[in-house]
Amino acid sequence: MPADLPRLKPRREGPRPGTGIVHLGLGAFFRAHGALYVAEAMAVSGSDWGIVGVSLKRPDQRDRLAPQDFAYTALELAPGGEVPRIVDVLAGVLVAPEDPEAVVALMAAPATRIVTLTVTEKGYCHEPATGRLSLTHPDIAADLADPARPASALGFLVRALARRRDAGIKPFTVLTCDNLPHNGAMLRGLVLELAERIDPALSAWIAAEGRFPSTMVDRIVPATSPADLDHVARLIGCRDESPVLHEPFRQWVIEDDFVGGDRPDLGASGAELVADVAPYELMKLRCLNGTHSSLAYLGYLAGHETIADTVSDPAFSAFLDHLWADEILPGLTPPPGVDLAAYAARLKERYANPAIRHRTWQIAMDGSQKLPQRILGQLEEGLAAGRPMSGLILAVAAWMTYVGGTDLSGNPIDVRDPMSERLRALCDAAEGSAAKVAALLALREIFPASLAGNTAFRTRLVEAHAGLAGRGARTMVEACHA
Ligand code: CS2
Repeated sequence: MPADLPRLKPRREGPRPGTGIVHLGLGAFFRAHGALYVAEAMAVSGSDWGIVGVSLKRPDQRDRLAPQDFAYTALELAPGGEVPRIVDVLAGVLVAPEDPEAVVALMAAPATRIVTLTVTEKGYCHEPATGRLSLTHPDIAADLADPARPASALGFLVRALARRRDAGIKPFTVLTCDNLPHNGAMLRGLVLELAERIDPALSAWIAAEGRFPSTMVDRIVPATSPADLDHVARLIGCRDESPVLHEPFRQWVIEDDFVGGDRPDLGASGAELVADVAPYELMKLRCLNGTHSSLAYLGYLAGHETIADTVSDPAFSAFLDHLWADEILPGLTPPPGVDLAAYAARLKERYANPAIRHRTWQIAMDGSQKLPQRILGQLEEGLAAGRPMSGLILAVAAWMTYVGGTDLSGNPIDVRDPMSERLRALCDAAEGSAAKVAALLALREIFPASLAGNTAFRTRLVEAHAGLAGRGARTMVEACHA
């Protein structure tokens, strides 16, 4: 691929829109989802909702985007063809550790009316099983030690909100776009908890004036590979060092509760603004993310590289149908007007899209932070309701195998998880399935006592864990719905 192609530049005519949104945790997902909704809303209804992204850890995103004036390509991958689109809604990218004050100042500026977040599950510095702030988290400890130099997303929110209060400016709306249950309410609780420890009066002000709408976000966005960069360059005739690739489908359901009602015209770009997001959130977390994680661990252990590869295997395709029909959908109340069976059928088509190379290894990341809301909650409810739940038990057993760091053929697994060292050490110290399962079930950050103490569940989990080691992932998946 000729490296001498010109660098991508913004395509906009006229001035750049003013900044109305600061986005914390600028990754591929937001650039392929929320940013597009905002760009389209502005195209329809105008107003200044330009976005400045903030990287909370590393400078690489800024370094790739700055030479192209923060424009990037969003490449839609449909089974039958590709559609590239140049997006220029980003006004800049700040790298928080380089200059935390610049981030706080921008968040505190009167023109900033919304702060959106995609910091992933682990970015909330909470205990996944309880949703409470993790006071032992190093970033939270740093925020408490020196609130003027925040480290975590929560620390930045609290600091910037304090500055707005002191300046007599309304708070911004905090709009989380991560896959967590009751994400807005949970984030509000975490922000209030941190603020309370720094300045109780601030916490009271945020509780009274702040708004933290919950959202359900959905679009499958696999990580961009070096080969994708060359492919995009060939398509658009210039060099983009930071394109995003995504499926055609997208959905954004938002609780319509913004400070002063001030928000982009997101309805114009297809977002659903509703009074109660909870049923949408639960449906998506369980039907999509729950099966995604199940397929990721079991598919990986069966030697499948991507989700599309996994569901093209008939054993896994039948397993997936079984998960939805017998274990997941019976426990769900559909959102208004939604047919759950049709929703699952649509999901299956999305998973099967061969143009989306979404690696099982990528989805397997951070399982300690994902399992509770994706799998364990519905597993516990299903068991209590007398459903067999063999598929989700097998998925938990697969996670337990995976975090041991060795696959079923004895090859090492590159486990990415904030708890990876601890998980690995627990598995290494235990001999045999019963001991390994017991050691992992004892982790209260992940497994609630009520589930861990269910002896029938524990026995079946040990059987599934031993079955994976003895018979292999594919055979166990097949046996599950035979
Ligand atoms: C995936 C999600 O990586 C993962 O854990 O399950 O990123 C998933 O692709 C999105 O939530 C889809 O909306």
